Amino acid sequence: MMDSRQRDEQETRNTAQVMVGIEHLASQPDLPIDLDLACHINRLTLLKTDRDYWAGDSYTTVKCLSAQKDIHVQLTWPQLGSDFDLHFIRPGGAYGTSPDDCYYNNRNPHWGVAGMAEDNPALDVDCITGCTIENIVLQRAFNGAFTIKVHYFSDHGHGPSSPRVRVWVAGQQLDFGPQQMTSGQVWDVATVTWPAGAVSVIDQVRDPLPGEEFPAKP
Ligand SMILES: [Ca+2]
Repeated sequence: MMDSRQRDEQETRNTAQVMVGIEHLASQPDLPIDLDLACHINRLTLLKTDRDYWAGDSYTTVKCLSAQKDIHVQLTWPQLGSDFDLHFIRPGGAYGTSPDDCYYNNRNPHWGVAGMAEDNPALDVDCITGCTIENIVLQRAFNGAFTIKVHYFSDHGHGPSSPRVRVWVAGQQLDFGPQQMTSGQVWDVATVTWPAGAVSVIDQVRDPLPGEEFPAKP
């Protein structure tokens, strides 16, 4: 039987290697980097070079202990100050309604089996003007087709912007966008059918239909 150290080493060997090259300017004191980390063990190595010469390195290990989620949807957009909203609708459900649609006004509805938390979706945050990323996670999906939409709730005077959607279905990643949208528009992104994990791409931006209006946020 492996002890914890041996298990960590085994998991480290199983981790894929990804190289990220970044030129860090002296005038830019912060160095923001977004990395997709795997579950289990991630070893992050920072290698510093001075033009043609190696100057030093350091590494740290990040453990991800959470179980893989069946469906994870992530919305991002480039323009701080614009308000986009991610919507994730259960099979047979209607956009903008509760409990069918998981969105800012219905962040953790009860879906699936009564009393089970794992089959309820969860939205982490409603970014309005202070951040530009929203995630919805469904740890345990159930049979049917789940629908993904994006709504440009308000540009707050910043004009058009171009969001992206990233979806993980049983750990498999798919990317959508960027899609140019103007304030008020809806992006019908895709549906995910469970348990097959099949993704049906829609990828169409449109104006809202009658009845798809949302009240002002408090
Ligand atoms: Ca939002």
